[in-house]
Amino acid sequence: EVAEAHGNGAAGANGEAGAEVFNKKLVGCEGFQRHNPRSDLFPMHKFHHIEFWCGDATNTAARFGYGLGLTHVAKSDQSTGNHHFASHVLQSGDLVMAFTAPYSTQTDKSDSCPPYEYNQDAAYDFLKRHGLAVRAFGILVDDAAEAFRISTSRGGDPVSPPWTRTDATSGTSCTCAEIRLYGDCVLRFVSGGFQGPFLPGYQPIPDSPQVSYGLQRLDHAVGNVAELIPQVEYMAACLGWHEFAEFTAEDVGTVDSGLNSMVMANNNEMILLPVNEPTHGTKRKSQIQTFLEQNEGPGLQHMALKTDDIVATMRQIRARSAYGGFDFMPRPSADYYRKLPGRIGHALPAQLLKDVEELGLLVDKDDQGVLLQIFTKPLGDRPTVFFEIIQRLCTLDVQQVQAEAAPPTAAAAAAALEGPRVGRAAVPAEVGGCGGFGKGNFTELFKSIEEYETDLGIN
Ligand code: TYF
Ligand code: FE
Repeated sequence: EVAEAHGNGAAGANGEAGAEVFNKKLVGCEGFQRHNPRSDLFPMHKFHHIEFWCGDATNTAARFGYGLGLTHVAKSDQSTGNHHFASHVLQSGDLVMAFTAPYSTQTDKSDSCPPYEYNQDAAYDFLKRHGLAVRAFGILVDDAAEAFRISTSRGGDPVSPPWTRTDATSGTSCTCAEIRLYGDCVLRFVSGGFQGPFLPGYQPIPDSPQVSYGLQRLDHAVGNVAELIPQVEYMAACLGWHEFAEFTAEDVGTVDSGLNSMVMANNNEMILLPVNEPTHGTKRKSQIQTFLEQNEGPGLQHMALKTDDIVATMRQIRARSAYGGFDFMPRPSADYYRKLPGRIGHALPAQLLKDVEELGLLVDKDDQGVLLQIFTKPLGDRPTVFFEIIQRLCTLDVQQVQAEAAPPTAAAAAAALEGPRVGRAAVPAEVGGCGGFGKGNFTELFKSIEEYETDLGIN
């Protein structure tokens, strides 16, 4: 019994797991000691999908698929008997994104069963408040019903109780359940051995052209909230997650863009959910405060999409920027690239350094590896949600890290064996978050965000 194994803390309070592992004071990145207490309250494996709620799923999915190089793998809409919403699912590697939009409030829905619990009023309220925004993170768990029972008994806010749906063709099924994550964004637990694309109730797209620009999976997904500590305490209490890294306004360098940030992680550190809060009292409004205003409340700020070859991936994405794809924040100064070899030492080969400058990438490193990153402009009309494209070059002795982390499953170990690495000898597995989150680039990045917000007249 999981609850007993972790002490019988009252719902929402600091159960023993949370209290032991969780340091509720920000100390900044220099003072922070990394430690993995493996305190998850139930098994959680990896990101399963993200779902955007939007006004028109057909057009939004088409634009994201073209811009990022994703294959259209599944749909649920009127053509498949769903009169509640239109939903399209895109995929590249393990990266899965769903786009869902409500149909007319007037149509007859009496004979139509949506693939999962769906409230049309909630969808219209969501759109009115947030515009294009992320509704759900799906994470893969062993048992979504148990995950829901345990997390809600520890203070998780229930949104949708478990529902199981079986696919008529394959006979396989899937269970989902949801708790609130932050704002109107939910954490969706997904379990079961469903064999088809996405979730039961969705149909595959026959003859869909296979597209990929090399994106592999979601690396981290960042939320913006008004107050950091209650949010991370919530995640520690109802999920058992631990703190993986943190940054304070001082680490960020430019006090104008004030923010504090904590990165929360599950046991295997493959699910990384940083959380930001604004700081106040600076000359300029925090970019996180700007988000909270433009998004009308807390929500998902950015998703980092991981590739194993950022040069190839970025050439493809940039080639489509002017044709309806995604655009990027202004590139760093020439001075940034002059200082780069000094900052990162001999970590990168000369050709990669040239490509990095050509594509306007940012580079940072920590004791475990090198991070290559670049940020898109906001994805939709509002200056709210955006993407980060990243590659992590892990250099650490992976055996040592794995000895401390949960023993990998055979499938995870096999999957980790593949995948090229640039600039270093191949390493046998992946270390979650190696190379960090780009602390060394905060000054450069936040300057460009500040300029962008000034140009929009919103800050
Ligand atoms: O995930 C991160 O922490 C980095 C840095 O508004 C970052 O990508 C933090 C805040 C922000 C943009 C990027
Ligand atoms: Fe990030």
